[in-house]
Amino acid sequence: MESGSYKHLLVEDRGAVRILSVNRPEALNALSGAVIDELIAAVEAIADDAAIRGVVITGAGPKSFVAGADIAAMAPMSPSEAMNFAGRGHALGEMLGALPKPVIAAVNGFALGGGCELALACDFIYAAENARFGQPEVKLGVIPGFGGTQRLLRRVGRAMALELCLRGHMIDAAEALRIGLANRVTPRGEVVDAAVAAAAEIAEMGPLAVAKAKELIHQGADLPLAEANQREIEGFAGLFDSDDQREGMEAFLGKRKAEFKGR
Ligand code: CO8
Repeated sequence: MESGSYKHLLVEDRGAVRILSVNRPEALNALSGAVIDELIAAVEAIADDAAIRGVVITGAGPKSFVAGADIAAMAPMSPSEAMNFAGRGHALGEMLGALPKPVIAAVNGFALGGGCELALACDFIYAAENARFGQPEVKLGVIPGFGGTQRLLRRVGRAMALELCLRGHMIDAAEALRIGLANRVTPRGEVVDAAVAAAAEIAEMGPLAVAKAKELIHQGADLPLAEANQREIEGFAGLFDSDDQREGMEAFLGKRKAEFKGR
């Protein structure tokens, strides 16, 4: 799909960083099936584009990142339709984790339900001061279906995940930072710039090394420590077969900036 052909996504490139903004202002950027499909198409396009070295996901407008899955679209769903919907959300989450480039959530307002889950599926979260996070699904008689119970458990620990998913209350940016849900809090209006700056900084690093570190950290979270450490040893050694390793170390020793080629 061409960048210009999305109905619910705005796409902007700043250098090597692509910004994807969910754009459904009439529903505070809620995720319909069509939005999920467009996000999947946009991530596929990024995977195929060597010029794009980092991704920032945000919500259009000043008020909301993503206020959840679209409640009007979900209300009439049958169990099998709900299964399909949650499955597509999870497919998107898997793709973001598998993308060999950093994906940063720039949370600029409400990140509720599927919105909090979308942010959790990114590699890390920057939050504006006005960000609000929550998993309010229980108020609607359902549960998170896009990774909330599991990614939240792994990000903030069992008791915090239980409180968030069972009480369904909202927390502010400072609390999200305190519990390790968000990595950083920025002034209102500056969160996208901060996330783009971080992604641009990462884009200057060795791309093979960035991809390998991301892969090992994501995989290692679900592996026994000894196996994960063994994969690190192999990943570390594998990079010594790359031009980038030679260039990075020679550049350091020659007191010049490295020119990485990604091979
Ligand atoms: N779905 C559909 N429409 C929404 C949603 C949503 N999640 N959130 C807001 N809207 C709409 C409102 O209905 C309203 O529309 P209208 O103007 O036509 O009445 C418009 O956006 C503006 O919203 P409000 O007037 O309510 O704005 P407020 O500032 O008063 O309140 C809130 C903002 C607090 C964010 C409020 O809108 C709210 O509570 N929204 C719902 C939040 C929520 O419950 N989210 C979780 C949904 S369940 C979920 O995400 C499950 C995910 C699991 C599967 C995912 C698979 C991909």
